[in-house]
Amino acid sequence: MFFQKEIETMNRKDLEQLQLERLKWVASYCYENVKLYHDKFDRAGVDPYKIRTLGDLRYLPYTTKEDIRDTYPYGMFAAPMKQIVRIHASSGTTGKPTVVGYTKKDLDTWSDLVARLCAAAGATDEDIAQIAFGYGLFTGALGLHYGLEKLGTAVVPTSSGNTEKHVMLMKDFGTTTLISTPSYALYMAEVATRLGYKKEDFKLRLGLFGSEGCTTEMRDKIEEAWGCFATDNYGMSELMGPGVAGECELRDGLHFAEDHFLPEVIDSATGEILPEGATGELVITTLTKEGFPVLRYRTKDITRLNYAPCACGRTHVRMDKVIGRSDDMLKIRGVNVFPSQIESVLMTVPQVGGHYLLIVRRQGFMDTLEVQVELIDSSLLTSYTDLENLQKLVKNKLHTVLGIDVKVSLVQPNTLERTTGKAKRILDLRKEGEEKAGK
Ligand code: DLL
Repeated sequence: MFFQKEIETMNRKDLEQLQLERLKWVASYCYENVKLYHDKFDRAGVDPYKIRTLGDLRYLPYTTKEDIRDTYPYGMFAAPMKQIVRIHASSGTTGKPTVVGYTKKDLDTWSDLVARLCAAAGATDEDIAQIAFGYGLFTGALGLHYGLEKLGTAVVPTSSGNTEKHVMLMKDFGTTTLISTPSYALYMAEVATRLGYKKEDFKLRLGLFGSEGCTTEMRDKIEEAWGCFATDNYGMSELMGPGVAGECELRDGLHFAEDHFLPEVIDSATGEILPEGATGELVITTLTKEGFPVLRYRTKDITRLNYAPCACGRTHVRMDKVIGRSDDMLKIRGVNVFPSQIESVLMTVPQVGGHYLLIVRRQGFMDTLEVQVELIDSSLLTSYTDLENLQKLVKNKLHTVLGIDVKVSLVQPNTLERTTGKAKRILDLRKEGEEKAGK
């Protein structure tokens, strides 16, 4: 289903014309209203008034998370505070959060774009949607909230945490649509089972999952656990929040809202723009944002773009599911490994569950990886031979895909940490090792 059919199916020539007009606007708007951009343009000798083609985007300087941190809290707001009506921030594990602001028009666009992706995934005004993202500075909950309301869906703003209550309300309210991270959706299904519910007790038919990666294998597991159809949507607070891209019902890539965001894919290491279809770091320019516009923002997310129109009729570019973040890529004995590759393998082994932890250590000059994954049934622990065989099987499967040996530890069910938001799947002990080694 379409929310803004005319725009979503616009022919590419018209779309590119629209993008060009908007690119010219946003480049000069940033230059005139944000000191950081003004200085960067001047230093690079770039004149924002001279943009003639979309290809001229390549001359604009990149923006990074550090730029946002350096101008904390409001240094990159382009609209006067009088026009800012909402402030969000990303938590950030280290240091200060990154703070973003929205004008009324930004909020209106935001809810349109979220409504777009929800409709594309199959949500309608007949649905009852339970939002299990945390309400607060995080963009996930309020972003989905207003987008779904715009679509006419009944929103249940449960927020994250208190999983047992979530499950109860889901049953009692006849919730048809769940909004959460994929890992929390899986955890909620476990809690439902523990409380004695069966999936038939629920009316859940659709999951709109996002905010963290989810392989198709993990998606299968969640769909099986809930008996629902699951889709993936992508976004980040620096760009707006959710609403940047989302899957339609065909699930053949995430449709970008290309009338508002201009994507590029670059080589993370060199900063070079990669040709169409190549895998690399996603870089995004916002085309219409007033409160917090960003030019060529380095997302650190690794993906690929596909400009072919989708069979659903949408013409905007599609991005592949995110493989991982460039800063989450592990280098184990010279081989690059993304956690998602490991997830894909683990999820094909029926005896293990959906929760896993990757522990990286340094031994001498080498990095080593231990993959901890939960068994779904503790009775497997009673037979040493069965356990050893399973361990070997997982190890071999991982070796086939990754080309390296990793340590596999099969752990008791329900022992790895659950989170109600983004799962923490990497435990990096390298720093500790270095300290112990006196470095
Ligand atoms: O997670 C915004 C969001 C909320 C998107 C709800 C979708 C649904 P941040 O907290 O700023 O914003 O985190 C952004 O999360 O750079 C990706 O690394 C990751 N991420 C977000 N969506 C996906 C996804 C929100 N569908 C960061 N697949 C991004 C993989 C995702 N990673």
